[in-house]
Amino acid sequence: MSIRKIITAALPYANGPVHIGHLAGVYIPADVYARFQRRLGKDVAFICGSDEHGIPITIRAKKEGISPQDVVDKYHEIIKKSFLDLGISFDEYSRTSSKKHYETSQEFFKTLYEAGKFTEDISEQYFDEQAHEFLADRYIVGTCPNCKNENAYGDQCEKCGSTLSPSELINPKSMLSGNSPILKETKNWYLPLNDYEAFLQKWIIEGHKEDWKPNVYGQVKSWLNDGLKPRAMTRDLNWGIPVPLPDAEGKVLYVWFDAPIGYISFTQEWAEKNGKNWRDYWQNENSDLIHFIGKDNIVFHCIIFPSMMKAHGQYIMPKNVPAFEFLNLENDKISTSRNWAVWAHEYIADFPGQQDVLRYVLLSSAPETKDNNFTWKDFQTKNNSELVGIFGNFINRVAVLIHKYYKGIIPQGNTQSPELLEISNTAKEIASALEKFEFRNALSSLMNLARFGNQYLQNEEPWKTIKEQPEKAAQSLFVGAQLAAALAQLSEPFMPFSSEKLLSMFNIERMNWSILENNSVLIESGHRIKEASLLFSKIEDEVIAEQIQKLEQTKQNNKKTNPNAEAMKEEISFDDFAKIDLRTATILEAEKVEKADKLLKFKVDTGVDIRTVVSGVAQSFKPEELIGKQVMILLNLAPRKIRGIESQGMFLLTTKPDGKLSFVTPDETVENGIEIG
Ligand code: B3M
Ligand code: ZN
Repeated sequence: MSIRKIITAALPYANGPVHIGHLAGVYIPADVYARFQRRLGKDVAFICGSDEHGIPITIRAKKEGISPQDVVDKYHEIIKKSFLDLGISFDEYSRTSSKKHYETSQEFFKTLYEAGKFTEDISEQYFDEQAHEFLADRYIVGTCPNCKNENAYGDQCEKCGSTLSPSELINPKSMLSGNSPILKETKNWYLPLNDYEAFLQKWIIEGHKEDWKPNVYGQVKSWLNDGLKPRAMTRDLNWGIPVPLPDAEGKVLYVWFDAPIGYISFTQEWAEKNGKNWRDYWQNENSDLIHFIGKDNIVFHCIIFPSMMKAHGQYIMPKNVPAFEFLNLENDKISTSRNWAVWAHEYIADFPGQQDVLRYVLLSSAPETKDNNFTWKDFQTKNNSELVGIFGNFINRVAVLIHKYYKGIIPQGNTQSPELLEISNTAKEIASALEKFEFRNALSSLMNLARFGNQYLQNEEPWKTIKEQPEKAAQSLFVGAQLAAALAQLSEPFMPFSSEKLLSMFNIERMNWSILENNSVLIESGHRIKEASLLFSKIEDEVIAEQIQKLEQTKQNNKKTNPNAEAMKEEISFDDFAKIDLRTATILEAEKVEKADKLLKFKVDTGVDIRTVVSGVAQSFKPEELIGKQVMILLNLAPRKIRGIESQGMFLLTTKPDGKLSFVTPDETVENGIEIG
């Protein structure tokens, strides 16, 4: 087994914040694994950073009406902070716009180029003559040849789900200018993936059938069965890393060429700061490379990036690529564009100090082998009955009783008690599960130890034996203390914040995992512990209802045909409506209100009487143009004094797109005082 571990987590696109799907499917498992490897005493480099190139960034920029640079600057900070807040213990979190990354990826490209690893190919691509740009597939819209949807993209029709290429679209249009694009020849550099088929076959299909996850292995196998084709490693785009060749004006590296190289450049940045040699991790057989990713990234990490590294010649291959399936939210697909997500930064704001609860719940429903589901109800149950009811409860009983009976000093006990074997067994179980990337099993082993502890105290009842059999009570709490100390130690990869609190509460230092696997006594008799403090607290129904309400709001917003429309107000009864007295009326006089540039004062004939109304329409109309106009008035509104004038009613008005007001009027003139309803 290698001493070094280079652990990577997929670089999140800096085009939006991270949500629970990202966390459950990549970052939290990767962090558990990295923390565990550190506890094994491995030399770990846990590397990640923002992916700042590619079409997802430019699309977001267009949507938000800001520049791509503004997009990545904004989201890089938000994402980085969320990871930090959630205790994701990256050794380096950088970004693909860093200088080092430009150098490293351009150098990588040049090495392959000079070694003749690329083929050059001229192809015809859509070009927008007005915008003077080649168009990425996502920037071309047209009619889908399959379902006739008129808004299909150049790579996919979102209506019927079919994969497309731009040339298949009927009547293609550029999203940049709206014009029909022309086909124009362009040269690009391709990596002939077909040349690496035999290598991939031997390395993965023959070599990793047993230890790679079936979903990963199966996907690679099916790609290889279909046969690989050369793939362009450059793009005609103006956002990305320039292709470092003299005849490559206006071309950038394909985002999937530069992004995985980010793992290498960020390791270099980290190594420089920490007096390490990055090659020890990337170019040395005594190092394990592990990529944590979501299932949509399998081909890039198992086929394309390995082929790039093979072409380069000096890199080790990944030892494993544990790819996760997807997490759904309340039985619906998580979606950034529909805002159907629980965002990490919002969770942190809504549940301060409760990072471990999210870590625990997401790990316990991590989409390891199939898509899984997150619900707020389940979140509440797992917190209240498992973290509070079992884990926290056990720890609290042990600590409180030790203070109560022994003034906070661990009592004498038999170090050979059979119950203590649970500790080393659990440590071994967790280790074996984590080595197999079975995070849910690892977490349930941890929770089972807490369950065991609770049951043990329940059976022993030291609160009863303390009077008649003090030695038995001491023994029970000696064992209880060992189990609690074990939970403090073993929970660290999963719930680092709580582990930290527990270590401090029991006044002990963090231990290496091998000690936990081989010892039963983790805290000596005579050792003094600190005051008990609560680890987890109950989450009330109202808190959960608020989160569900937030999602309901999103659902309502997604139904809107006009995104600018305000959400519907609270429902009212017919009786409420019947109280409103709306009538037709005619404006008789109109004049400015002194020293109020928004107000006009009116005299109106309501059919019922002649009355005064003050209304804030002065910036939309001149007084004289309103005289004689028929309007609608809310007649029975309680009179209000506005600028010293009593206003006896309110006109019905609406707002035009330019922000100016407009009167709601009947479409034909009618008598005054006619009821509206
Ligand atoms: N940014 C894609 C994604 O977020 C991509 C991962 C890059 S890993 C080198 O799905
Ligand atoms: Zn279609």
